[in-house]
Amino acid sequence: MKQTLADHQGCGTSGGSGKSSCGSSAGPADMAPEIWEKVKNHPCYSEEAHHHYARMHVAVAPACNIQCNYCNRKYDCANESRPGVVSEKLTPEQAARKVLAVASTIPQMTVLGIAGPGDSLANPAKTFETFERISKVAPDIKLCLSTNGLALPELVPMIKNYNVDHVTITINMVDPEVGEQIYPWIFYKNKRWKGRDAAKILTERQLEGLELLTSAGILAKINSVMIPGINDQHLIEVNKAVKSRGAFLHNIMPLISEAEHGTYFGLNGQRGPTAQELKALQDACEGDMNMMRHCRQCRADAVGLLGEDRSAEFTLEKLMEKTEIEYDLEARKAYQELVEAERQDKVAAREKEMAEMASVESDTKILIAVATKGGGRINEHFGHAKEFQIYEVSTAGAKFVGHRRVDLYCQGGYGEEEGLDTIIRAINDCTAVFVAKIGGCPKNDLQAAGIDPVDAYAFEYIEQSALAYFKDYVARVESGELVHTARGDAQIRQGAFAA
Ligand code: CLF
Ligand code: SF4
Repeated sequence: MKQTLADHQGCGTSGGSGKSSCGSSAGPADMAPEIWEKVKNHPCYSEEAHHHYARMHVAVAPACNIQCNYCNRKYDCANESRPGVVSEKLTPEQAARKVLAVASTIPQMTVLGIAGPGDSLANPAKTFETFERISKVAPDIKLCLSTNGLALPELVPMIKNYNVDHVTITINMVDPEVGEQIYPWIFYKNKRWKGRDAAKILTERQLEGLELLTSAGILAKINSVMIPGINDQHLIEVNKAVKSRGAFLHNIMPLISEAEHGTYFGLNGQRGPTAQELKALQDACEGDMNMMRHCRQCRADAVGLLGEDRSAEFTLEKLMEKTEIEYDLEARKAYQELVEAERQDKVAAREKEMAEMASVESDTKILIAVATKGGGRINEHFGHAKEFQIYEVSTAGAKFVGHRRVDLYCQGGYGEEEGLDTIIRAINDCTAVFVAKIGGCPKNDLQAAGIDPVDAYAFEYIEQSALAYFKDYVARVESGELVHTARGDAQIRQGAFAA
C-alpha cells in the first residue's frame, strides 16, 4: 500500500489491528504473546528491540500543570529529557506531516511518542488530535505518551479509545513528605496547591491512574528520577508500590543537575548519582520487575534509535520544503522483516556461546563498555562514539546494564586529550572497551587506566563477543596471566546537551 500525505483519507485500523506484526519471533518464554506483540518493536519497552527499532517524538504539548524542582520551563520536560534541551514546537497537523516524513526515511521507526515539551496530558486536545491524525496516516506506528500523571485518571478512557498502548508515568515518590522536597506546587481543579498537600494529591492521582491503565490493559512504564539524599532510598518503596499496581517496567533515571540549567536543584547544588549508585539501586529493585536501563532521556522532538539523534534532519523548515511525502507501508514491512531475521541470528549466536559457557566455573562479574551504532553489533570507532553501552558479563550471561554519554574523542581528525579523560571517567568501572577501531594513543591511555581496549571483535554481535571475551578472561585469570581486580566507580555525564 502506498499513500501520500496529499491523497491520504484514512487507511483504517480497526481496534489496533493495523499495528505492525512483522517478524516471527515468538518472544521470551516468560512473556504472554499479546504482551510480546506490544513490546517487540518498541525500543523503550524492550531492551533488545532498542538495538534495532527507532522512536520519534513530536513536541506538540507545551503546557504543564505542575512544577518539578529539576525542571526549568525554558527547556523540555525533564521527566523524559536531559536538562538544557529545547525542542521545536509543532501543531498536530505539522506533527502528522513530520511522522510521515520520518517513517518514509527511517523504516525501522516504529513508535511515535508525545513527551512534551510540557506534559502531554496537560494539553489533551493537542495530544489526542495528533494521535488521531497519525493513526489515520500511519496505521502501523505504535502510539505512546509520557505524563506526570496529574491529569491521567479521567483521560484513561480517551487513551484507550485512541489505541495508545504504552503510557509512561513519572513517579518520584509515594510519600508526600518526600514529595514536598521535589514538587513546590501543582495546579489542580483551578487551584494552585503547595507543599505536602500538593504532593499528596499528585501521588494519589498517579497511583489511581496507574491502576486504571492496568485494568484497561494498557502497558504502563514508570519513570523515576533518582535524587540522592531525597528519594534514592525511597525509590525502593516506589518500586514496590508500582509493581503491586501492575506496572510493566520501571525506569530509574539519574538526576542531571548543574547550575547552568537554572533549575532549583541545579542552583542549590543538588548532585546527581554516580554510575554505580544508579546501578546499585536498579539492581536492588530488580526482582520479578522489569527494570529499564537503556533510557537516553530523550528530547521532546527526538528522532532515531535511542542514543542517536536525527531531529536536525526533520526540522519544520525542511518538512515544509517537501510537497509530497510518500508513505510506503509495504516497504516498511519488508525492511522490518530483514531486521527480524538479523535479530534472530543474533539470538542464535548468543545461545551458542552460552551453551559453551556451561563448562566455565567462576563467580567473577565484569563490565564491558561497547561502541555501537546499533544492530547489536560492535560497529563504532572509539573516536566517533558519543556513548558507550555497558554490559555486565558473568557465567549467567551478558546483560545490558546501562550506557554512558561521552564527549567525542575525535574532533576533526585529531584526538582530544581532554575528551579522553572524560571518557575514562565515564567507563572507569569497566574491565574492557569493545570498539570497531581505535588509534594507538587512546589505546595506551586506556591500558594505563586499567581498561583493556579490544578491537578483535569488530563488527561482531555484542553479546556473543562479550561472552567469548569473558571466557578467555576467566581462563587467563586461572592461568595466572592476569589478576582480576575490582574496578572503581564511574561518572554520569552532566552539563548541557545539544541532542
Ligand atoms: Fe518516547 Fe517515552 Fe514512549 Fe519511549 S522515550 S514517550 S516510552 S517512545 Fe524511552 Fe526516551 Fe527514555 Fe522516554 S528512551 S526518555 S523512556
Ligand atoms: Fe517540567 Fe515535566 Fe515536571 Fe512539568 S512535569 S515541571 S515539564 S519536568
